[in-house]
Amino acid sequence: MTISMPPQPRDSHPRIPANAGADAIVQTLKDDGFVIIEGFISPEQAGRLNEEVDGHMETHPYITKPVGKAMFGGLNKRRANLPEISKTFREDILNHELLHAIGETIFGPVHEGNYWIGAAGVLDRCPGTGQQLWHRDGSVTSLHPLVHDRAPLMMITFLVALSQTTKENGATLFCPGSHKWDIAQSEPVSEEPIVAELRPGDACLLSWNTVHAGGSNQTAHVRRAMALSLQSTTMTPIESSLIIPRPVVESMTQRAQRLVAWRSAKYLWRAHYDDLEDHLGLKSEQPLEGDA
Ligand SMILES: O=C(O)CCC(=O)C(=O)O
Ligand SMILES: [Fe+2]
Repeated sequence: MTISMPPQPRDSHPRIPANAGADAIVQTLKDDGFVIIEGFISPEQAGRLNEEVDGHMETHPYITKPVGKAMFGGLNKRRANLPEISKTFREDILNHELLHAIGETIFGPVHEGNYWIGAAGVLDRCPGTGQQLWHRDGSVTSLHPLVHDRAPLMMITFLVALSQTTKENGATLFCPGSHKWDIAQSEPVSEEPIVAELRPGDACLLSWNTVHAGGSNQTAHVRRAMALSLQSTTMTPIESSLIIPRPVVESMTQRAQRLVAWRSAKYLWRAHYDDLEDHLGLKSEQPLEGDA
């Protein structure tokens, strides 16, 4: 997939440049339920991610199970477990300073900085797909409805544009302020949803409580995004990273290994009262055969 640099997208939601820093970004997230971060990754990084996943997406099947088709809106491809297939994801995204600064700001005070990835995938909303069902990402865990209005933020999602994203090609729709709604209200009622139009590399960051949905794609082109959730290590990851081959894990930094749960979290995910990485004798930053 090639990226052309298009004109500035148009919506009314405040956008924050990535260099505004984690505090300003997290404050807007907490106030509004979501925030658009301009230039979260560079167009060059978005281009590399695309190149690394293009072949996988070409052969990847559409979602065909009825429940998935109903949930996602029909013509969708979703390739999960990105650390397995993308060097740029393992090296750039998992070591992204702003991502970690946001993680520390949100999870640091409550969970002593113990956070890891919930899921990391590429989502192709293909031509003709309908709108996704309105949902909150927290609903993947049965804990969420019990604690949504009392617990600290336990999960956040970055939706990173890997293609130019417009209302017409399926930009995500957000209900502003819905992170403070009653849990029973899970669809927009009075206020118009906000359409998050993005340039490649821009991201939407949302709370596990925010009601949103991928839009319908009425164009002839695929709308591609990377969805990456970060969550407290007190919650089980959605995707298991045990499937990543050990040499690939050992090529990663320690910080990246922690995000894919190949290292212990404080008091959790240990082996014989030992840190998992010590028990395994896990190495880090080793050269990976076949890597340039
Ligand atoms: O594709 C999108 O725009 C949103 C995807 C999403 O919200 C999800 O899969 O949870
Ligand atoms: Fe979602």
